[in-house]
Amino acid sequence: MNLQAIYHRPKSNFCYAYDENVIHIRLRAAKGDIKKAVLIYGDKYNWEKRQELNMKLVCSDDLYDYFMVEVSPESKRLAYYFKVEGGEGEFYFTEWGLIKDIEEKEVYLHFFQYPYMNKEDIHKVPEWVKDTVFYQIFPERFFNGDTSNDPDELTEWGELPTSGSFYGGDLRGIIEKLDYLEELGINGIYLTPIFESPTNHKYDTKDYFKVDPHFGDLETLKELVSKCHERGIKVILDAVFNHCGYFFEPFQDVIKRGKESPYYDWFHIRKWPIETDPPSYDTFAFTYRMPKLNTSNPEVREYLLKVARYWIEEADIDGWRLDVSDEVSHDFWREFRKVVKEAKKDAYIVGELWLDAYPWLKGDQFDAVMNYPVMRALLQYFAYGNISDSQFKELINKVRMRNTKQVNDVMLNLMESHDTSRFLTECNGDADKLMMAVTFLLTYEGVPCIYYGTEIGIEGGHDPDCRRTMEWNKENWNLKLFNHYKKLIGLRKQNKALRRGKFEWLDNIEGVIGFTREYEDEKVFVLINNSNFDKKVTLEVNGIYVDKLTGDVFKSDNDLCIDIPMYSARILALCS
Ligand code: ARE
Ligand code: CA
Repeated sequence: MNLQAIYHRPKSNFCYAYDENVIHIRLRAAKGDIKKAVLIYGDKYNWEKRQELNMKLVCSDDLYDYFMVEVSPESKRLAYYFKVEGGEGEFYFTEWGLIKDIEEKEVYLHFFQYPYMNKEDIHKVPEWVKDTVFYQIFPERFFNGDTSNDPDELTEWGELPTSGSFYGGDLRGIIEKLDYLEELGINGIYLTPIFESPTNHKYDTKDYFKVDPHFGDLETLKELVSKCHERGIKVILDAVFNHCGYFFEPFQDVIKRGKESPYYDWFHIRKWPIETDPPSYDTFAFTYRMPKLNTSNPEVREYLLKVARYWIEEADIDGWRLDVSDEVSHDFWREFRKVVKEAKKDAYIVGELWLDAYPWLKGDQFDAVMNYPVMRALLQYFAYGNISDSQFKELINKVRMRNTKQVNDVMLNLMESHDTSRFLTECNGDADKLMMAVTFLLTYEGVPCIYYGTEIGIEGGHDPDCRRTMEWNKENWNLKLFNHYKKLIGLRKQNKALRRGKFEWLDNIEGVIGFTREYEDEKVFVLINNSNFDKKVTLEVNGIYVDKLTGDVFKSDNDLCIDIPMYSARILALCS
């Protein structure tokens, strides 16, 4: 047995309260090493009544197996350790390591513990998010609904963007295209920044309390949000709190008055007088246009928290996406969470964070993050085809096991964004591959986020090319792709299992990836063939199944043999 690989830690992603009654316990071991894992658990004040539960091997990544079990301790207290069985027999795995025998009188030294399930420490995520399909819009490029607010020099809609192009897209444009979004079926919108700023992307804020005049004003935003709400669409905005823009008034004041400015401590100035080339102050990356805000300063915190509250109270937005969230202090985000949830109990807080984000996802900061690690796996498997089926599953499993289930339930899953090249371009324009990837995205656990225009076949390389204008001429759409998106979004809406169901890989099939989503008595099988060979798989199920994508019907007494043509997928559900 590989004893060194066995790992567990209470009050982490390996042992957490899922809700007020249930604790999830995970145990990690070297892949293929442990035959059996048992949880021995009870109340430390009543250990005589301890119980045993077999743990289930739920998934594996490249190196490890993960076992899991759920418990509902009546006293809300939990003391526990594990019994593991492998090549060399049986061991107990306790807080003090692996031991052969535990003496009864010493047992108190050995427990792992979840001492008490205090309500306020349990990470609660907004329920509505689980039923949402998000659509990410870069407002400058979606639709120009009001030419009276256009910037002076416009590039023609449809021409390729440079980093400085303006096209005139605005909030009125989004309002006018709500019918389109409703037809597509999405029910959440994530807007990249909309507050006043000189650039097209608006990540360099000039005034956090003002909608950019090229996009509209407070009234336009209110109208957009209320019209979205009428249609059951939620709206989240981008909070750029790591840094402001060069033209942010407090920063301008510091430039003018130097140390005399009351705002001099709002930033991280390294040297006086202020220089911009190179900047003598901390910035986002190394751009002088984005001075980093000093969130250790109580005035700055108060200011930013006011911004966070203002747009919820004033415009009724449903949550915030947090720009460069990894470079802002945890301490700030803890306070931010309190303020935001106080303003709106079920607001969604989603960090922009490309790494293993667990330190931000323990329940006291974000609800989820943009799932860039999943994007990476999707690219490798579906777009480049440079990893095998099992490597893909291992990658996905690795990412899932980093976080608690409630976080995975509301993780913002994406295939691309305004910061990456477009998925279709990474597929060299092969829409078949994109269709397979989006089939995964829309049937996988977590919340799908579609980047505007991908549904009709827009391409584009890295920033700024990934921010091309939306195509509104239907003749230029890839209709097959659009219909596929519509269908998948519709299926997700109709099937609770696809939104909230337990996710489990189908491990004994080959050549395609397959998994099930199960919720109460609803179970859906998803099979995806991302290759240019036709495949056949056999599922051990009984009954009559319908493929929700094609309408094909399959009957089985025992083994269900299904053909899956190249670059196609099947989403099977039992006929009722
Ligand atoms: C501009 C030009 C670009 C040029 C760049 C160079 O447009 O063509 O390459 O300058 O400095 C915003 C604008 C960008 C703009 C940028 C700077 O949208 O167009 O670029 O400001 O003015 C890291 C951060 C992550 C960040 C990405 C971009 O961790 O937070 O880099 N993303 C957010 C937004 C951006 C935004 C900003 C931050 C700044 O989503 O749109 O840019 O407000 C790895 C790392 C990540 C890294 C990622 C991408 O995986 O782990 O940390 O993200 O690569 O580089
Ligand atoms: Ca306009």
